[in-house]
Amino acid sequence: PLETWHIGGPVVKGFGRGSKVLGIPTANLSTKGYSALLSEHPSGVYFGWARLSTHGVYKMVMSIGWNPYFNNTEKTIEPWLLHEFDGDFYGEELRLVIVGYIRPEANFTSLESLIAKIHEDRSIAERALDIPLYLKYKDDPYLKGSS
Ligand code: FMN
Repeated sequence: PLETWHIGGPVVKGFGRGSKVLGIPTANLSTKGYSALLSEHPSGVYFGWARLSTHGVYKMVMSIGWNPYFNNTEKTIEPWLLHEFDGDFYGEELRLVIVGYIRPEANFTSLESLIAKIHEDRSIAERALDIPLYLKYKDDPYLKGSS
């Protein structure tokens, strides 16, 4: 079987560049309480399924790391939910089941190339999550539970 892992918590504000600068609105999670789990998994781009308490289950592609392009000093968890939402959902409960890894974090010489790479990640995730091997985790009990 696949080795999957999960994290969850309320959606927190990131640095605010996601939607405004990149056109890529991520629903950031706090890293509090996840330092051990995060050190077990390399920084980079992952994909899986996300549940927003009041909305439903969506495909997601996620960056975990320091965002070298922006020189962050803190590690962040930034899932991009692959769905068009009206408005934001700060404070809402978000649960993620992570099923696969795409690539390590990279630096880029331009914002355009960072954005292009993230869109490539998105299409890899979209397609992979339709494969039965990954699709079945859409029903993972963790996404349904409340504890
Ligand atoms: N930032 C990088 O510097 N290098 C990367 O390789 C990288 N890959 C990403 C892949 C995905 C799928 C996503 C959603 C983000 C990625 N980012 C990467 C992070 C963006 O730089 C980040 O989302 C942006 O800084 C917005 O952050 P903010 O929400 O805190 O404002």
